[in-house]
Amino acid sequence: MLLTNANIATVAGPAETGLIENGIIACRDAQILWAGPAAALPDTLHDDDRHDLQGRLVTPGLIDCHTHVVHGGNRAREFEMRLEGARYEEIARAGGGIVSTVTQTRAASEEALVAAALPRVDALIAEGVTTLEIKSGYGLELDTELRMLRAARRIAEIRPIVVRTSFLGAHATPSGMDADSYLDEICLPALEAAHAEGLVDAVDGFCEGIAFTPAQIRRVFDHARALGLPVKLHAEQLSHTGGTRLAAEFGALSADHLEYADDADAAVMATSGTVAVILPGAYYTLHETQAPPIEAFRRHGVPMALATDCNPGSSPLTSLLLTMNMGATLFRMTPAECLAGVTRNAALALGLHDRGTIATGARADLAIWDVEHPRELSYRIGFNPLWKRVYGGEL
Ligand code: DI6
Ligand code: FE
Repeated sequence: MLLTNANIATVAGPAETGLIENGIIACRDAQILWAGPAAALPDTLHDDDRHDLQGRLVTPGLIDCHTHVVHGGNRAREFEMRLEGARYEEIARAGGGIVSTVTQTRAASEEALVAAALPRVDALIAEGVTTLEIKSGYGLELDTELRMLRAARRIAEIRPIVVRTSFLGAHATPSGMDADSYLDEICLPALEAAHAEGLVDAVDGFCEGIAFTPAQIRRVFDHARALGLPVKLHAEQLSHTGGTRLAAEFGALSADHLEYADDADAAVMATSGTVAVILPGAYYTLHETQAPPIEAFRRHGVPMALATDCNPGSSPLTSLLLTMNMGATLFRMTPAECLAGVTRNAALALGLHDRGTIATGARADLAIWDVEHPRELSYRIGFNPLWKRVYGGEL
């Protein structure tokens, strides 16, 4: 298949959007065979089946690299409570927050979890998302953690999307238990069981005053390493606890949130190649005022990704385009950085090297937009200019 008359934002190469005007993309099976200016099309490809894109913009398929889309219930009441002045941490310490979603998730069957997640997944697909990360972490008991991961994998069987799963048993401590016994008796055995069932692509944790200390997360990461699984971490979201340095020490794929990270954190992330996953939806929802150190990430050359963090508590957000707009407006990321954040760098945050750019050999996952320039993808608020998606080479 040849996609002709396209403006291509390859997001590959030195220029951040790698724009090619009047370009052609050749796909065969599920792979990109060739992409470049129309005048340079190799002779061997001239006869392929042509689709004229009439000057539309083509980007890599979008990647949402941090979500909790599988969960039971909602927390609209906590949204109201925060508007009345309650703080996220107070609500969590009073037994609301993550633990209240745990109650609702435990009560849901696998089918119910899938059914509840699908409208959120469909909203992401409608904006050109082709790869989606989904975390567990609202079970905090063996059965429900496994059920969440099975529900996540099931979504990839009934929708045209690649799902990558992260085990987030170390998300919160269930009520009536202390954190260390929870880790030893429930979380780590659940990780082993989930891994034995082939349900885990990466291991995540929440390193925070209301969650787990760096010493506790270290035990989870040691376990992940023994199983040969890569790690990532919710770090420095509400306070500075040293999670980022720990993540870098373990060569984590990503450290996520990072509002309270500092210049030294950015420096160690640069040496470990850890991606900074920026989550403006949580910053916005929690009325946070401390912005992540974008300028330090830029200066140290830390790749930045952007994700929805779609979850019922701190980020009930199902739009990656709005996330890009927030990255630009709230954090002064450039529109080019925002696009790289939902494509190339989001792929890196998942340890995926076969997607996120338009290049020979990459997966043929593309988003085709009714816009003239990639900056328009960050510019509008609440408008979806997606024309069509190409998933695994299928238009
Ligand atoms: N940080 C977050 O933003 C989500 N998890 C986490 O560790 C929020 C989880 C929730 O409030 O339900
Ligand atoms: Fe999260």
